[in-house]
Amino acid sequence: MNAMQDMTGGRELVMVSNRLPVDRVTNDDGSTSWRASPGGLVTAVQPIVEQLGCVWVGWAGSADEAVEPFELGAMRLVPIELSAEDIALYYEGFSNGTLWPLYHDVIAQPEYHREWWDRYRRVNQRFAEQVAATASEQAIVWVHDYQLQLVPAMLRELRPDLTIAFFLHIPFPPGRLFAQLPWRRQVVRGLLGADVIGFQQTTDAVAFRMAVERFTRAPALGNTIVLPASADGPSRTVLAQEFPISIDAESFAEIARRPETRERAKEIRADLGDPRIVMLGVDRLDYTKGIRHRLKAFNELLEDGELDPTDIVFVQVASPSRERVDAYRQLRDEVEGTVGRINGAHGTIGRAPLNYLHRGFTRDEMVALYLAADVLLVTPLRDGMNLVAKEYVACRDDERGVLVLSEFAGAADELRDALLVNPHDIEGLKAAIVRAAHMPREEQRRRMHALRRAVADNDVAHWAAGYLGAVRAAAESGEIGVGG
Ligand code: ADQ
Repeated sequence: MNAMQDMTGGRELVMVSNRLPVDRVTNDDGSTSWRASPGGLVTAVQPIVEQLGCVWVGWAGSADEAVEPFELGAMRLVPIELSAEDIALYYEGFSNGTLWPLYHDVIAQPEYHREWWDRYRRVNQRFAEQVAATASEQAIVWVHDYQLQLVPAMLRELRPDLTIAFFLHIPFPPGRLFAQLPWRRQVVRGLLGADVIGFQQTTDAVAFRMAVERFTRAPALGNTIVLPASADGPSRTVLAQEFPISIDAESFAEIARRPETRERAKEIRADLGDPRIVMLGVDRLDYTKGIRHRLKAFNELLEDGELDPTDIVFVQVASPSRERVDAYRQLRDEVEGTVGRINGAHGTIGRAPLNYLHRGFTRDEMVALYLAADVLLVTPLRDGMNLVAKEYVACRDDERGVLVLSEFAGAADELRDALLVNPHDIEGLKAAIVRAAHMPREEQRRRMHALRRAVADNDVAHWAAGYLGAVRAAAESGEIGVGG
């Protein structure tokens, strides 16, 4: 048994997430196949899955299509069929129109609709039933994220033999915001079906434990919630704790060291006109990521003459996201309008200060972009963690480059040596950008050195060992309970 297998004690691992971690691609000969899809969740758990192997239950990505289970690498994928109406009500509605804005500090107004909730409940039940039918005896089931918060309790009812883990990739909201949710008790009870609930930050875990005390009256002793015996079963405990997620730092560093990646980074800079400073932003096109604030700051700096459009280029990569949800369509229109205005006002023939790319890139190309960038701007208004910040740091073994990081990203807890900013404070953001653009080499080196140590000390293996270690302990304490 290798170290990773040891983490599950040889039990089968079943991952559950809204989307399967794969996209369908059409090959040159017209046939279709599957490949791993980009995104925060996949980036983080891929190395674990590759080593452990797993069953993965989730939606395959197109409406009203039944896809048979299939194998890909070390994974057996079990698709769940969702109808167009399920997607509109459960996914675009309750998940992304209610929970996403509520859990991100109500940056956008959450909408509360009973038919969205009703469908959320029903789709969660279908996920639970599929997992119950798929998981082997005593398996460890790891449920991911806000779309599936009711699955743990539903699954426990169907399969009490399983060990159930839940991980929330986004923030858990503070008390007064969570209290807005008309179904707050049901959500808390749904999550408490798990044995271990993982959060990104201490503040998330604390907010959750307070919600439990308020809405269920179950007391918390440190990180552990004690559920009293009830008609549903005997007394048991739930661990609700922070496990800050990370990346496979070495795999990014390895790509960054390749001569062809370094060559590609040079080529990118040359294609941008070899400016003195290349700034980079990489985000899903989401209103939580603070792209509008960032563009506003950049524009004002050009207007004030504090940045010179002939010696700086800002590359903004914005991955397409949730394009059928109104707030996202509106955001895209606004961002693209602003990009046009900035380039119209400050560009010259053959030279635009803003390079906007609305599409996905391969991992190799992302690493080349990180190497090409003197400054990375990560300025979300709220973010569970933000892996882009960690990826940039992992790639910079030359100890150059400056990370400007929002204090509202979970990553700010660990990456204290970044230039930390409050993205709502446009003057403060502008000052940090100017400081980053002029930071002396020695200060860059000192900061990047400390940042790299922080990422290396808590890479994805460390995260997985902590989280799965807690899950394994829960599984074993359950066995003792059953046996004794
Ligand atoms: P996301 O909101 O998706 O994740 P993030 O953590 O930054 O945000 O992860 C994005 C991932 O997608 C990164 O690995 C990045 O390299 C990749 N990516 C982004 N744009 C890309 C593009 N155009 N082409 C290719 N790859 C691209 C959610 C939460 C975060 C949390 C993660 C993991 O919102 O707060 O950090 O889950 O828990």
